Amino acid sequence: MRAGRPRRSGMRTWVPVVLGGLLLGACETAALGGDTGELPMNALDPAGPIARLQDNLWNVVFPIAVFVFVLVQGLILFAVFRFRDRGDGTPPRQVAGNTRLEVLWTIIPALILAGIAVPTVRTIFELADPPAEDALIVEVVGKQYWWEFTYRTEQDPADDVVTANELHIPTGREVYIELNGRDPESGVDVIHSFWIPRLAGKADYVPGHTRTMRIAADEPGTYPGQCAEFCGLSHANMKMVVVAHDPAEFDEWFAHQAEPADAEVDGQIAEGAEIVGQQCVGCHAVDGLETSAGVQIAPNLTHFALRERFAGYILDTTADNLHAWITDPQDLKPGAQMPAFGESLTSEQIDAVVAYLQTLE
Ligand code: HEC
Ligand SMILES: [Cu+2]
Repeated sequence: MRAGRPRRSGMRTWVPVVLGGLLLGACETAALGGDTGELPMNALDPAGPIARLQDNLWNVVFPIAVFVFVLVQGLILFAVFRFRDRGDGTPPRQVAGNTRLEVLWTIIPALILAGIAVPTVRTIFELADPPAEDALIVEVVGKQYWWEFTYRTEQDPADDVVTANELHIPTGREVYIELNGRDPESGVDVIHSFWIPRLAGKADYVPGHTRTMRIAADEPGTYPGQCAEFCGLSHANMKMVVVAHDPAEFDEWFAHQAEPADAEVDGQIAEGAEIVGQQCVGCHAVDGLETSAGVQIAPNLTHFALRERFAGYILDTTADNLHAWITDPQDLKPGAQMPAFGESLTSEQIDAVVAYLQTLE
């Protein structure tokens, strides 16, 4: 069938595929980094010492892997073309074993793997180091579908600072993260994976276990992250961000977070506070609100208005979004484990709740 086959059909399939790939690549860049062309979730652009350690290992292993790939694929192509059936009916030369070649292609890969093992094992040990003495210790619980961050303080656990989805850290200091695979309030065990690409590699949650990892950032800035292990319907809506501050600014942020919410409320805001105090504190903690029992089933709302986004860092903290969220959370985030209040509260009551939430600075 060699004769009548149009020669350019191969080109015609490949050109659109390659161009399409390039176009899609560009589109991803734009979606992630806006006009600047930066990739805020680029694991190959480390922004701290832990990520750099891992990147250095990649810089060694990747070129070796590319070399082996090109060599092996090249040899396959060579064999396919060189020894193809030429249509003249002669069988290929029959070969049975070649001790020298077999020894060679056993020893060379073994040496390559042994070579790669040296920096790999060294890096693994460095990553497993105990926390630095001045490390900031944060417990991170992966929930369905949001992140809870608890900053341990030496005193009473009641003084711990608890936030959701936005992890604030000081620059130049190690942050030692305890990934808790069991939600202590609900006892629900679900697998997640904690991943801030520019600050460190992934760490998977293991139900019932506490795993640890370290992250650190050199410069102030925001470093987006994402749950990287399928955990249910809204897995893709389980984002987060690390906000790195200068140490002095971080101390200020921390001191403020440790304070209860401002209690000066009147008018519509007082009405909102009352509704929250009745309807919402069964799941949400709002330190400073009288009826708040400090439960941690749902995100701590004590300083909610200071968070730029909510619901797994997917929605901007605007009045419209909040109104829509309280009316029907599942509509914005499928599978979200918060009940809809669109039927039990009037639109005016929800406005009051939103007005109150926006005072929680
Ligand atoms: C049955 C428990 C429950 C009740 C009651 C509840 N919520 Fe929630 N709420 C949740 C859960 C769970 C989430 C996290 C959902 C997610 O992000 O996937 C949440 C998230 C939120 C968020 C976003 C917080 C953040 O930082 O991401 C706000 C705001 C909120 N709820 C407000 C309210 C208000 C106001 C009420 C009362 C009218 C209320 N909730 C009642 C469970 C509850
Ligand atoms: Cu998850």
